[in-house]
Amino acid sequence: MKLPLCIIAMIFGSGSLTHAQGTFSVRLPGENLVKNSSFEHFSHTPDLNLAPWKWTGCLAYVQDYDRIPAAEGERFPMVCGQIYQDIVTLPGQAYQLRFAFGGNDQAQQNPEPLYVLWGTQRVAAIPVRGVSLRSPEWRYLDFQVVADQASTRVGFSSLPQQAFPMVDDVSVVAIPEPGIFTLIGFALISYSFIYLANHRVETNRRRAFRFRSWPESSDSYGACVSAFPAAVAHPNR
Ligand SMILES: [Ca+2]
Repeated sequence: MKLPLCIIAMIFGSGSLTHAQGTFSVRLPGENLVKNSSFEHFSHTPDLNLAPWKWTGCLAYVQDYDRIPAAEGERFPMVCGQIYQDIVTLPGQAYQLRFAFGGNDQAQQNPEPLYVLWGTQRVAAIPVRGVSLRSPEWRYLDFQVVADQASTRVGFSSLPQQAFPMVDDVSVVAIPEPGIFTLIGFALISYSFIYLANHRVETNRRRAFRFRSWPESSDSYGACVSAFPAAVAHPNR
């Protein structure tokens, strides 16, 4: 079954989610605060370990030998429980939270959406539908969130009833404030447009004035016209 391109994000709570976008987003430039963001690094000490990610309840981990395409790299988890990590944030700073979402393992039950976690809140609940594991139909979703603590928990959950949604390539990047040089540049560009607009109005006004003035200065204009044929008729003068 083909997944809909439009994602419905249900917002829980308030204050931390300021904006949500759908597919085809672009990751902002800047440092990704999420570590092991593509879930490529793992160990089995003592259990499946995707540090600094932590998980509870259930986690299905797809590896390269499973021959299921990942959104990035060769590995990714199915969030049949909860997976999260704590990142260092600046209170009051806005961030772009972005990740690849691949639908739900169609062979599994799907009674829950994929919850997106930011801090203590569920900032979105993304409906999941079954897709073929051979073609997860990856697409990127992003959300604009604001931190209110120096440490923020970012994660995903399908608890309590569980589903098997696929996630990969998670990033949290600070959204830059407009710099002073950007503001100065914008002001200069605005001033230039205003100056050019005024200059064009003044130039048109002067042209209109000169056009109306030709009949009044017909003496000098006529003298120039009458002198030219004389020069042609008598080139040796
Ligand atoms: Ca990956």
